[in-house]
Amino acid sequence: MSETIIRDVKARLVYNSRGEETIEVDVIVGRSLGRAAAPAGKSKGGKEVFYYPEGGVEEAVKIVNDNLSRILKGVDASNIVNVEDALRRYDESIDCRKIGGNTVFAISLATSIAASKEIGIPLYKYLKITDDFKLPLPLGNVIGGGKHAGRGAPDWQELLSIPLEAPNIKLAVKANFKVHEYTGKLLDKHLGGFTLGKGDEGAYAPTTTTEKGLEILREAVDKVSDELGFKIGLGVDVAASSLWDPREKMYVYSTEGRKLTREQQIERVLEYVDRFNLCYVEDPLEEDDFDGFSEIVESLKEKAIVCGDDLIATNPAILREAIKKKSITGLIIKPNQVGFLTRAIEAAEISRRENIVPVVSHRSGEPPEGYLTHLAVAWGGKILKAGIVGGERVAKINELLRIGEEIGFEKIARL
Ligand code: 2PG
Ligand code: MG
Repeated sequence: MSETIIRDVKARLVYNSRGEETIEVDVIVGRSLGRAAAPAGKSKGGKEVFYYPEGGVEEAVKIVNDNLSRILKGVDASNIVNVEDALRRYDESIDCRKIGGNTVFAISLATSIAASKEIGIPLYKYLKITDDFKLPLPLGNVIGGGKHAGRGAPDWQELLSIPLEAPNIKLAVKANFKVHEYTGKLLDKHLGGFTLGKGDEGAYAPTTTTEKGLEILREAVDKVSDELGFKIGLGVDVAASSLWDPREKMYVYSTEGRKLTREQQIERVLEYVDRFNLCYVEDPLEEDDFDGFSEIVESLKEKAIVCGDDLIATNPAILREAIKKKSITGLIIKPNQVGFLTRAIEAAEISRRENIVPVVSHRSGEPPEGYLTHLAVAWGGKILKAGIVGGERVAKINELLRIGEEIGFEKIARL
């Protein structure tokens, strides 16, 4: 028997960074323990798989402990495909409705961690699809709004910083922390009385408009850029499905107190890209508007990456459609949107082949560990979207520094 045989699998209920129940799984491979919990989204896309079976986390835990554990014991974990094939045979649905995508994710990740430990290699090597390891550029949420923040915060969900031309990962990481810190000072100066409150991902959640937030972030990014001597970019996640009212067919801006038609929304996005020199725009339109995305890609040309999150939901089949329609130039990869790591890997492979920038991403509700960074390096992610402050975000950022120690701090991805 190979040393990479699964000996035991056990699940339990724990909590994520938002205080929501989530599933955690322990897997023993040979003599090594792998432990992983699943994240959860709040601005969740309609095309994501079911996170849990009917009955929620408790039911998922029961299914693992009563049934899946028995099925998985004895499976060779030297390749994650074996493990996920066994799970697929148990739940043949495409949307993971029987066992839940988060259950699959936690089992697969825990198995990968255990197997990599047992083999004696880092996780990013166990799950690799490339040998040319690069450190992804950290994309960090500085000012938050939308569903991640309270009433009165910016309507767009995330105003982001990305250290585009940092010479090495140490300075890249430092840049985002500095931008975050300086933005806090500017918010205090410009918005008297702001409590420095934070949203779900550790980003400031001020009571102000997207426009004012972008003005402030532009100032912070420019100052830190000058100080550190390299270009830092500004990006946004509009998370436009959260604004979209399908009955009225309007984008509803609650903080601004206005509604935009689809055409006005496109105009607004293009205007802000120019005015604030945005280099990254995620989900500028609601999740079914492939043609609208294509229009934006066509208008922006090389100016900014147009990234699909809810539009694709990490689904390889939808990704192929979007590529055909030229709807995106970047892809958010969130493994728990599809449950299976192998499907996320397929999406990553397609995007690499088709020159779509792979952006490996956290969720707004995260477990406190840093494994996501290994997935990003393993899958050739050019960007790691993992927030800036907050323990569960910093864990991912610190992992960039640790992997940098192994492969070289200057081995940084370029867009
Ligand atoms: C997003 C994410 C993470 P959520 O929209 O990109 O920032 O949010 O996890 O709530 O879907
Ligand atoms: Mg998003």
